Amino acid sequence: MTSQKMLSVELLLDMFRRMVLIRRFEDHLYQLFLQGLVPGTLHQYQGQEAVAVGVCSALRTDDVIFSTHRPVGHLIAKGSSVRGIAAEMWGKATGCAGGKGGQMHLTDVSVGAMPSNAIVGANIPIATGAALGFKLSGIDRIAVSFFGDGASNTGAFHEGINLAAVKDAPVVFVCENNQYAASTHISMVMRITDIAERAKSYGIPGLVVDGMDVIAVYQSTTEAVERARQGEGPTLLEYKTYRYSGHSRGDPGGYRSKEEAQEWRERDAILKCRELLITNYEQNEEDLERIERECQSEAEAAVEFARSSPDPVPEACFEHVYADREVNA
Ligand SMILES: Cc1ncc(C[n+]2csc(CCOP(=O)(O)OP(=O)(O)O)c2C)c(N)n1
Ligand SMILES: [Mg+2]
Repeated sequence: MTSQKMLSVELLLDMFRRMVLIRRFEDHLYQLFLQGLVPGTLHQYQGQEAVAVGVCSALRTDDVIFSTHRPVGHLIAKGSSVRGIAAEMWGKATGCAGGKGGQMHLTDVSVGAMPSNAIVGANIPIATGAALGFKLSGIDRIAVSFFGDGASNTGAFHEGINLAAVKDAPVVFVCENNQYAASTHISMVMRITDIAERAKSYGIPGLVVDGMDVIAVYQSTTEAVERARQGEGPTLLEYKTYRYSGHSRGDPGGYRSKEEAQEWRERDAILKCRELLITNYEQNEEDLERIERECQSEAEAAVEFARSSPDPVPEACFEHVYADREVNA
């Protein structure tokens, strides 16, 4: 998979903007966290932006994604508003899930972001189920499951992918291999280095792709999505990437060397995309700086909106518990 094919400048600029928005929002949250102002917990996505944005750029709005305990990037990439995400993290009525989900359960069905699931690996069979549902109902939509290297060692990974393979379910499995599950390096828990190799045992294609290259991510996902839409079944995509933050709030990440972190930062996807826009797409520095300033303001305004939003009313507890349906008298 290469980045050689030129994308339209509009698409690349859009991907750049969404990656910057994720980074600026996450960085802003971290500053607020250090001041003790963020309620609940925080699992941050800086470093992995190219995966969320490359994958979601290959999807339609009505395709669905199933995210994890690290969902902010996925939701922004799928088109959810930063205001709704921030308000959800602050538990407010204006949150994308009405304040009932919080950071680890971000949900925005209006853009196809189904409930994020903090149980590691659990969304893999759930995405398979959604995809099977689409197939059995003759609905032209696909499902994507995002999960980590750690999740690929759960039983749910095997059950979900095997079933999807056997049923040719229209689902794309996106493994974000950031090398660590909390403080555990992959070399301590698996004998292989490429998780995509496991695709062979399910009889589906598996691909290893540079997760720091948004174009390579977009192109590889586009092919997998095409395959799923044509009824040819699932693909396992492994994106090699790195999280710059600790695993969750309060984790300084002392189990990783400074040199390792520095090497990955030198391959930063946003910087790479920025350079490409200037050298190959005739964009100028000032325009890109303007986008960066706009994203910063959007991130800050979203948090202000969240903090000044009303709490949910107590009666809201009874909403969204059961699906609304016609009841015959
Ligand atoms: C079934 C289960 N086991 C353990 C945990 C605790 N836990 C939360 S995140 C995490 C690490 C997950 O690593 P990975 O799948 O690589 O995702 P990453 O955090 O790197 O994005 C663990 C062990 C959990 N939430 N669910
Ligand atoms: Mg991981």
